Formats: sequence, structure tokens, C-alpha cells
Amino acid sequence: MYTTELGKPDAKAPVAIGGEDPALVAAFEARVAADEFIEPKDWMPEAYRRTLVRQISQHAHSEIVGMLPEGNWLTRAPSLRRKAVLLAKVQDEGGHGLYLYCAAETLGTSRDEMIDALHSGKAKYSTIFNYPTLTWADIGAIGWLVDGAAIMNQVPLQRTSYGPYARAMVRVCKEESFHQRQGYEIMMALAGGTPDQKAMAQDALNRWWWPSIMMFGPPDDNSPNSAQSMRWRIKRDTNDELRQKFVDVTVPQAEYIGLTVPDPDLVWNADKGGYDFGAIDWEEFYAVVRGEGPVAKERMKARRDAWDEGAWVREAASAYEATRAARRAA
Ligand code: FAQ
Repeated sequence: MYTTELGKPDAKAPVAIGGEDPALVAAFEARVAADEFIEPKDWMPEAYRRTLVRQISQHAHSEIVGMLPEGNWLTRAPSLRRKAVLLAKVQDEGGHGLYLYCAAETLGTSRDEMIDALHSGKAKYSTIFNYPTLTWADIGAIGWLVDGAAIMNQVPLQRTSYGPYARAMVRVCKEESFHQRQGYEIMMALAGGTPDQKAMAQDALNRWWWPSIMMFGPPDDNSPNSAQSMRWRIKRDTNDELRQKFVDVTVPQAEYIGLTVPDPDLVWNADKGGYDFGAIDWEEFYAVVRGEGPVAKERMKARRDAWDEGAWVREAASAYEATRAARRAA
């Protein structure tokens, strides 16, 4: 369970830099302001390091937990082609988790510490993965909406100020782009299919729309980390800015395939050049963040079981590496 009182700064939130050599701080801030990448061996404020470990490790956990909703459909994909594509996508998500854990490790935190934090419930992962995948159309909706939202958030992260995180994002974004298209293509096939198939696609959109726009995080006026993260150029856009971009791009995609976004208040606003949309149920968002999502317990159980059942693989890999090292030494 998450005990953080969200919406208010807490002990983990970035703090004003204090007790650090002002010359080092000034040099660091100048480099960030000049859009230079900060690299693992460079000096950095402790609060910057902590913020990055928090965000990158949570991002990694999201990728790994995010394999579960789609993994559940690998045996039920409707054709061999769909199965092969989905398998490749789920494997990509595992890869993203690995690049991200590696990026976080360069900040001096171990993989074991991060995994412990996930399994003990101390670390967060994206709210979106606590919703169930009830039909095949949900797999289309995840690719289209969830990967679509992930791309919107991650393209700017290719220019985040920490070098290893930015570089990891380059490949991740290329792969997410394929994921988004495969999801949209599933939705397009269903929406253009029989009335039952179209209804299935619409139902998936109805259930995934609001959780997808919640993925971008709390509104800017209730986002305790945003101001500092923007100053340090960890985040390049605010939660609300990215959410708006996502809505603006996705609504025409829904219209193009004849589906209806489940928001009666959605209306084009010519003055702002974007859509106005209805009120987000933030109570639901915070409940899911607290670990009360519809399938949160199943997701954590699946992760812990996978870790326990995979112990023999980790032991075998370590034993193999020890043997190779001994052979090399001899
Ligand atoms: N879920 O002050 P802010 C994917 C927490 S990858 C849970 O605004 P921040 C690929 C937040 O951690 C999806 N918790 O925080 C894929 C903070 O609590 P803390 C993941 C959330 O960090 C697709 C508190 O609320 N992407 O989908 C959420 O400045 C398909 C206050 O929030 C990333 O992680 C949430 N949705 O902004 C895989 C991208 N939102 O930590 C498989 C990188 C907020 O202080 C299948 N991360 N919180 O205790 C980010 O860009 C940022 O961390 C945000 C949050 C934007 C997520």
C-alpha cells in the first residue's frame, strides 16, 4: 500500500538544494540551462539524483508490470500473426524495463533495491496497469491509447537532462511507435468488422479512455514534483500539457475509425486550438495510486511469483558466469 499523501510535498519530493557547495551547484545549473547532458560521473545535487532514481525506477517498474495485461492474451490472440506481433511487443516492454533499470543503476542504486521497493509496495508503477484486459479489443486499446500516451510522455524525455535516461528513450520511443500502430491497427480491424466486433472496440475505448488520460499524472496545480523537475529539465512538459496534446492527437484517430470518445463534454476549442474535455475523476486516480486499482493485487502477486519462480534462472546465470570467470582466470 502507498502511504504517501499525494498532492502534498513529502520526504521523497525534491527539496531546495542546501548544504552543497554553491560553486558546484551553480556549475551544475549552468550546464542544465545550456542543455548539456549530465552524465553518471558528473557531480549532481543529491535531490536531482533522488528525483531521477524515483522517476526512472518507477518508469522501469511500469514497463515490467505493463507486460502483464497483454501477456495474459498471448495464448488467446486470434491468429498466428497477431500472436507473433503481440509476443514481440511484450518482449519489447521487458527490454524497456531493462534499459531503464540500467539507467537507474548508473545513479548508484542497485537492481535488487529497486525490485525490493516494487515488491514491498514502496515504489509506484503506472496506474494504467491496474485495469483488467477483458476482451481482445483491450489489446488494441492498450497499444493505441496506452502506448500512444507513453510516446507523448517519452518523446520529450529523449531530451531529458540525464544522459543515460535520454539515450534509453531513443530506442524506447521507436519501439513504442510500432506498438501504437499495432494497437490502432487492431482497433481499425475491429471497428471495420461485424457489429459485434465494432461494439467490442467501442467498449474497450469506453473503459480505457479515462485511465489513459489519467496516466499523465495529477493536474499541474497538484503535481508536487513538476516545478523542480521542469527546472532541472528532467521533465520538458507539464502533465497537463502532455495530456492536452494526447487528447488533440487521439480524438481524430477515434473519429477516423468510427468510434466515439466517451466524453460528452469533449468539444473543439478554436481559440486554444485544442479540445476542451470533461472533468477527470481524480478520486479514482488517487485510489489506484494508493494500490486500490481493480486488479492491483493480481498484478503484484504475478510480479512476486515471477520473481520467486525465476530464482533458479538468476542462480544458474550467476553460477555460469562464475565458472566462465574462473576459466578466464585460469
Ligand atoms: N501512476 O508530482 P507528480 C508505458 C505519482 S510506461 C502512478 O506529477 P512526476 C509503456 C508520482 O509518481 C508508463 N503514480 O510526479 C507501456 C508522484 O508520486 P511520488 C509509465 C503516478 O514524477 C505501454 C505523485 O503521483 N511512464 O506505459 C502517476 O513529476 C504499454 C505526484 O505526481 C513513465 O513512468 C501514474 N500515472 O510526474 C508498457 C514515464 N502519475 O513518486 C506496457 C516517466 C503520477 O512522488 C504496455 N515518468 N504519479 O511518490 C514521468 O514522466 C513522471 O514520473 C510522471 C509523473 C508524469 C508519470
